[in-house]
Amino acid sequence: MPIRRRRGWDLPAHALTPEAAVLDRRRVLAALGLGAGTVAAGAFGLRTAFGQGRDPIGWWEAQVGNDPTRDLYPATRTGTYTLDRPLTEPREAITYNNFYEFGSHKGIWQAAQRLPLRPWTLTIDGLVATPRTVDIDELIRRFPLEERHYRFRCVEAWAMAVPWTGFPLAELVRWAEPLGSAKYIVFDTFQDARVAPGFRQTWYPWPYQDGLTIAEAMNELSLMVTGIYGKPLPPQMGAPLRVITPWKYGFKQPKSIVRISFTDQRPVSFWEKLQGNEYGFWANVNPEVPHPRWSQATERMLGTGERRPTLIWNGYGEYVAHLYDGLTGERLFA
Ligand SMILES: Nc1nc2c(c(=O)[nH]1)N[C@H]1C(S)=C(S)[C@@H](COP(=O)(O)O)O[C@H]1N2
Ligand SMILES: [Mo]
Repeated sequence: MPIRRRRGWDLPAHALTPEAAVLDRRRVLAALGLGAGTVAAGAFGLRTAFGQGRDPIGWWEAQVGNDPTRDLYPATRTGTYTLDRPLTEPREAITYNNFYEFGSHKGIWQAAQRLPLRPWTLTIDGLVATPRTVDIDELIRRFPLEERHYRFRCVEAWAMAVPWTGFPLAELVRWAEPLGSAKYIVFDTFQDARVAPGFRQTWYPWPYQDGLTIAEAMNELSLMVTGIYGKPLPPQMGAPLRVITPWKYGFKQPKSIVRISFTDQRPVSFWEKLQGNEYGFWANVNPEVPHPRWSQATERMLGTGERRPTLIWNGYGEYVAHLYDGLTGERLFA
């Protein structure tokens, strides 16, 4: 593993140069002009969105118009999960992203419009009764969708509060019928170098991958997410399927998932492979355990820039703290 000199996700907001935005735009146009089948035909919404320019909401609306599951939105809100802060403005959440497949900076939303959202399948394999591959629309219609308002915290200390739409990961685990020997669940992101330029950066250990213990996956907070703000997810936020575990740092929550595997080996995630001293398996939010290079005591809300004190377990201790009873000697917070 070569030593990385550039730490992409540490880039400050001012590093989002106009050049980067223009480049991404050109790539989208190039994809359309060449008529590359996988891109132009696959990414529904791309043609209709053509001409929307730089309006992220316009691009999203065009995509939603073509989404085969749009009739499922908005889903009914589960009132149990309440917030201590206002919801983040949609425009802020959908234009400030970490999605390294599309670039090592926050301004990847336009580049991500190239992700073909259909056809899309999810493979479930490893230590399960019957490995299988399911069509994403069949999967989304199998489990009733609900809306939950959750806090979200990136390890870089930015945060947001958003209404996710999805279904409990526990339901999917039950449906997958893991064998008694399964101890961990692992999520793999799509990997197609024709779609996303990041795969050419071969020093990254693609695909983006992360995992949970089965107990964490079965926790009621763990959500398979298909939508946000009452609409199907935009590609830059991990469409058509991502996982959300709100008491953990954001990097534990892969986007655009194509495979879920059950295993008896603790997985070593994308960021742990790159920098194991900074990013470990558990990565639970804790204001008192600093990142080796910065404090985690406070967080910055997207949009407003408000500074708030970081909450232990990101405020979800009543649901999850018990999962870690007796786990002495484990690095639970990094
Ligand atoms: N496939 C994939 N999933 C990913 C990432 C990524 O680079 N690729 N970044 C992670 C990180 S570090 C964060 S903070 C969140 C960001 O989610 P958002 O951009 O939708 O807010 O996605 C996580 N999931
Ligand atoms: Mo993150």
